[in-house]
Amino acid sequence: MTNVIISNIGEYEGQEVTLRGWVYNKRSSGKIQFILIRDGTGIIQGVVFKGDVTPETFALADSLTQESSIVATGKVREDKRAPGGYELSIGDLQLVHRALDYPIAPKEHGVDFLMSHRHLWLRSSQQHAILRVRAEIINACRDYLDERGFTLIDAPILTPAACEGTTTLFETDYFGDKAYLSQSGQLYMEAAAMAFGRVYCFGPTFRAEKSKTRRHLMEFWMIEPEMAFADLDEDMRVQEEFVSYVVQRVLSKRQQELEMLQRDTTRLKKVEPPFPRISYDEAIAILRKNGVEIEWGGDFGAPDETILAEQFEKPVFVHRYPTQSKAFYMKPDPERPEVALCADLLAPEGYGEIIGGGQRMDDLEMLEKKIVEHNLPKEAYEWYLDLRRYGSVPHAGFGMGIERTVAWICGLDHVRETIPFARMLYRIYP
Ligand code: NSS
Repeated sequence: MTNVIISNIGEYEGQEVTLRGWVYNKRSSGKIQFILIRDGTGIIQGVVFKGDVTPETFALADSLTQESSIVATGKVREDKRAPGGYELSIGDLQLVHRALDYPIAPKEHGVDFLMSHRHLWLRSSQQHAILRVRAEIINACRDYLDERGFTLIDAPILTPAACEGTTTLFETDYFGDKAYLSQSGQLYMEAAAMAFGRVYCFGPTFRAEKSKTRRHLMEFWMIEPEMAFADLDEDMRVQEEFVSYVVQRVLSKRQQELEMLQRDTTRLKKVEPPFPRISYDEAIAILRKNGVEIEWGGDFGAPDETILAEQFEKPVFVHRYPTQSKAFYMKPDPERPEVALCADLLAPEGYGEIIGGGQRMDDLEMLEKKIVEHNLPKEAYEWYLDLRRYGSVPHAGFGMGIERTVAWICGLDHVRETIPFARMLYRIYP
């Protein structure tokens, strides 16, 4: 018998096939058993008629429990009313394993309970849809960059120095020395850009964020392109094309999943270049006009970002933040050194910052001074300084957080469901 998967079942209409999967749900009406079977690629209704099968098979169907694993053989029938458009008329059924008391019954559970059962929660249709969108986003990011001359260069996870400030470092012992889990692959991408021109890395990054928010994880995935001979303008141009490509690709290839998530895609459809650009100063003015009391100099909080993003239909760039509030590697604007040549991209509909990036400091002496000002150990950055000693060029890049992007595109109000196993403040189980 042909083993088939549910997503391809339409090709076997009228034929006898075998499906291997799990019981998603079940109901019966005396002589008929309806078994919803899922196999990871989709869900199909299997129907067992008492008159069509042996008494043993019917008894087995009757006794099946939620999430038991089964092998079902039967004829594929088109049925316009069935979800997916097809049904399986089951003739033979085998039990692989009987699940007992599956804890996630088809009813409402609290988020804490579900997070504690994340290893099982992944089987639900909603989580399935989110993680398929996530996979599509990652593929789209890679395709965009691969097709445009960026070389994938993997950054290390264990690092000797901080990239994004010393307060959120996860420290570990490295044979008697201190090592830190990477906060960002950026510094290594700068080295790679001087070797390859245009590069990117994609991997997990770690930050010991002591605040509990809807947007912060301790372990998150970031895609980080870096470009030699590029300035802030070029950086924003690449970002708006990149983000638009990713959104449009998900809209065209993951329509079913977005429907399952009941995502209203009206706003997503409008995500096309160019994106509006406002300076930090303009952002401050907008916030003040909206009644926010804010001093020039600080970073924006999530509510501020929401107000800013609400002024625009599309994602918006906020560029030229105060140099004092930003990372040591950012290049000050030569025309106005109190602001840096950096930009954050804020997603619409209240999702906030999804990208941080900008032009890097390419001058050796200024960078050395910054490292001292930021109280960073210079020895650990000697290799990074070398990039300014041997053929330094203007260069720029950015980092897009995958989880925040998934939350935005799927329309989720918390990042915890955007990653298979979230690492959050006070949660590292399962
Ligand atoms: O700190 S960032 O703004 N920028 C960097 O790390 C640069 N070194 C990237 C670069 O230029 N190569 O973080 C970038 C993005 C940010 O916009 C978020 O989308 C995401 O990374 N991010 C996070 N996502 C989830 N949880 C946490 N804690 C988090 N921190 C940043």
